Amino acid sequence: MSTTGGTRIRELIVTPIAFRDPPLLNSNGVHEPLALRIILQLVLEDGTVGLGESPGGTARLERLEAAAKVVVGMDVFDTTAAATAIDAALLPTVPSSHERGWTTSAVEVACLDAQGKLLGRPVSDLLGGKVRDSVPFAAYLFYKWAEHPALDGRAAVGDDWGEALDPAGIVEQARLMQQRYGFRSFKLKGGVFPPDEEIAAIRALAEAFPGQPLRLDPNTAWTVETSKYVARELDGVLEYLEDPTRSIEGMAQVVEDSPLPLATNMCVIAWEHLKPAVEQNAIQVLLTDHHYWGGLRRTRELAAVCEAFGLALSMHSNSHLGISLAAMTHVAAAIPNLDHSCDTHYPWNSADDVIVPGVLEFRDGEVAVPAGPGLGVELDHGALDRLHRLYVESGVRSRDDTGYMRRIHPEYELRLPRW
Ligand code: GKR
Ligand code: MG
Repeated sequence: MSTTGGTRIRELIVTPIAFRDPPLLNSNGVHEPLALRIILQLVLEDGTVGLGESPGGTARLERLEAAAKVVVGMDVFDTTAAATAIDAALLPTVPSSHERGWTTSAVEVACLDAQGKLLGRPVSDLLGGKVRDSVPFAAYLFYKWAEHPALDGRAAVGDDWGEALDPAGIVEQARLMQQRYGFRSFKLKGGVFPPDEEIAAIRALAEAFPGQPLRLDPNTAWTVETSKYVARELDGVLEYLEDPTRSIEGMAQVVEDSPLPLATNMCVIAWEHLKPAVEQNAIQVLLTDHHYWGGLRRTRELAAVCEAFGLALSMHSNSHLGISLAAMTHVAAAIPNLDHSCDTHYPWNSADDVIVPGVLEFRDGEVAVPAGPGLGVELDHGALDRLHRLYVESGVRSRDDTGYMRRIHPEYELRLPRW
């Protein structure tokens, strides 16, 4: 292990990247051909490098660049001090604690990766040790088009998943997910078609995969009344219903009449939301996400809070690559009360990963906890350079599912709730 001097942070390199994403539909529109992430390389004085991955976009990039200035010279083991200093630097311009959380979290993961490399121990050991050797993930099913349509002189871009716009298409996509990755539970991203069509898709999945857990997430596309209706219709079919309607108050109203547990990654997204959510009995399942709850250690703490209040735990995902998947796997492995398989977008994006292949593989729907030091994954510098060039040349600087949908269907209107 290095001397104390060697554990100081010399530099934090933040690199924005763009990578391919299929035309996945949701309640806000459709995924654009390119998704954005930011890769962190935290370089210590002894040359050790810790990796991190954050959602992309100009605002998040600027905040990480500000954080990079703050952490230089700090000890990599002082993650609480680093988070406090970054939070204080952002506070004057970023009032939302949730938004500041995206920045502190990404830096904490890079610190833990570096710590693990210094100690020669996997990150799961730094979180108290793994309680499982592999982590179960759910197949994340989306309604989708067969291809990104031709636009702005660009040819149409297809993929090897095909179209899924009805129950049969969703069942076929689920079969492909199971064949390719072995998933044994399924989540359907809803809020795209009228509720009865999405209920029919869930029933078709239940028939095709008897006994395998199912969940549905319309990202607040429904009113309280519609949410109650869907919950009644899918009683006994879903393990939980995720974010059917907006706000803690709205979810609490649905709970009063819902035979199904309600889950969220939308109305409880910061520490100050937990108290009202518990007081109002708004949710039964929390989808945690280390990318904004403050990092891996805070996620472990969040799990303890959920245990105290009888909330079940699942895990949220956005479009992401392998550094995030490794971090999700380590923390999920270290949480005893992980009650449901974790979400992941990885199958949709893994072809453009920035890590050297071979460590993160789905077997029977599970990812084995990487055994190497730190996160256990290695950066592919060639891939990072290529995806950074794609970012620079593409000009894409933020996610805009609604704007992209409108360019293809100008009559599209964003309405939440829609039904
Ligand atoms: O990728 O379209 C998507 C999802 O809707 C994502 O944006 C959500 O953050 O997956 C997420 C969710 O569970 O709500
Ligand atoms: Mg969700």
